[in-house]
Amino acid sequence: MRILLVSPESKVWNSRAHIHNGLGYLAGSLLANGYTDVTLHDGAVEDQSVADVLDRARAEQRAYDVVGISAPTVLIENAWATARDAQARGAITILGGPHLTLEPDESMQKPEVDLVVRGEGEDALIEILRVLEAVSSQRSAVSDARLRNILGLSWRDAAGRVMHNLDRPLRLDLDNIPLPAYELFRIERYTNLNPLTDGLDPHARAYTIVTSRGCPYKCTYCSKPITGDTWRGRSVENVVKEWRMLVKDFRATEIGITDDIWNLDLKRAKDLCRALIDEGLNTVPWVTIHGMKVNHTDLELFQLMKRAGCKRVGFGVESGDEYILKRVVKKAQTLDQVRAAFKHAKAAGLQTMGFFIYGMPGETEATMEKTTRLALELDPDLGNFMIAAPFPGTELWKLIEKDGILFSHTWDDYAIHSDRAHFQVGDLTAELVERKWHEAYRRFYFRPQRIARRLLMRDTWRNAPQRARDALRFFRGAH
Ligand code: B12
Ligand code: SF4
Repeated sequence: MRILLVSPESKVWNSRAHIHNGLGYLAGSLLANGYTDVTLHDGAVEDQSVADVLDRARAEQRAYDVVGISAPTVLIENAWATARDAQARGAITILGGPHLTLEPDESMQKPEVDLVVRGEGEDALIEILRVLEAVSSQRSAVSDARLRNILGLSWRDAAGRVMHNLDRPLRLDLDNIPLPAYELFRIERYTNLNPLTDGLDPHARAYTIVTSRGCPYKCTYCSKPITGDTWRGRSVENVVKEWRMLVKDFRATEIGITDDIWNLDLKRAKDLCRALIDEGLNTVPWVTIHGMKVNHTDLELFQLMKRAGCKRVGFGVESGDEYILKRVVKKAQTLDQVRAAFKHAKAAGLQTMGFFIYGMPGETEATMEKTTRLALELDPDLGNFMIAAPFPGTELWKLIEKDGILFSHTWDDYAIHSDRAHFQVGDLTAELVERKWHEAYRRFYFRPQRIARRLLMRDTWRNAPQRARDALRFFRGAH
């Protein structure tokens, strides 16, 4: 059976192209279960369209039987288009990923979508393929009654009725999931993981690693349909085994931790750093991609991270207003904890990055101003300012549905890094949010001392066209 796993082409603004570890995990499970004919196609880095890949394979008598497509909310429209292309070329189409887990029925209403997998997909995909293999006519297999037993699957029965099987429980034994099939990524095509080092190494081999899944916090804007609320950490030994593989076998030049919250268990986080130091795996620089949670840190952690090879840490700061932080974002952290984390990380010699949100319900010009001032006070090496985006299933989404006016009409309008407000609620106007967002970028990045610092960085000159485009983008529409 030939399987093509696809991350659709993205028109969502994103200066970063990182490997898709979810597809890596699916491919790893396929290989471990004897499905050896697997190809990864990441639209972010490929030259050819999926349609061209499928046409060429058919012309060579090596047609793909199954095309699995992954989609967060912002890519779902592209995922449907890909499914149309794939199904028209005879492949069975399976969709999975965050958006499918949130809105499975919407996709099951599309004839081009044969099957939808909700939640973690490693086991479900294997179970589906076993059923497809057992049925002689593959197209009718997508309605085979045996699919009824596959947890987390949405499908159509022989009468064409959409069936949503029971949810699949989260995998608790992460150590037993086969490692991602890293060898299938065209690694030379991905960008650096740390924007501060973009372009410095033209031969960068940047890999990401997931050391835990899930997060027990309930920030109101956060969409975590796949990894869920139950934190599940891999053992330090198991993570180190993968880390060693990335360093020694795959010759990684950079590694990024993409967990929702890798430092929830502070002792485990420190043990992991100690193990990386003891094993001599601290030679390859690493960063935290998703923000760390400030209230699970201390100076010793950052010192150990530094010794373990970490270069940069990111923190979800979100708001400079204590009330918004606690009651609206529900971040479960205080501004003092934010300040302490930045202080300790800097003291340990790490570069820092802060994530800040503008336009949460209940915000005013004054609260957003506090956020900008906090960003200036913390002065991270990178400030990432985002306009609040209400992803389906989040508390923010429910609130906007009830009391707000939503401006986003198609799913690709939901990009966090958009320069447009996605909604209006109460007295907070879109115009004000966009103005404060633009202003935050301007005031943060166009301070004389920061410009001077930037001009001294090699990356600024290597990536001058991209930097100029970004700068223009932030100014566009600025008031
Ligand atoms: C690393 C990361 C990135 C990286 C790389 C993204 C990538 N291609 O993987 C970068 C920085 C590029 C990125 C960008 C964005 N991201 Co992001 N990202 C993550 C992060 C932190 C980790 C992803 C990961 O490795 N997960 C672990 C793997 C194992 O899970 P997975 O990828 O979901 O795959 C599993 C299942 O979904 C399922 N599955 C997935 N695909 C398929 C396909 C088939 C056929 C099947 C059967 C199953 C299946 O099986 C997989 C294995 O269990 C997640 C948070 C998270 N914890 O998931 C956010 C997350 C996915 N990102 C998110 C968002 C919002 C974005 C952006 C839209 C931000 C923006 N610019 O506006 C962009 C979208 C760009 C894009 N092209 O995708 C949201 C998505 C929410 C939603 N409802 O869609 C998340 C969940 C963060 C959050 N909590 O809000 N992101
Ligand atoms: S934003 Fe981070 S801390 Fe908050 S719920 Fe999401 S993953 Fe957890």
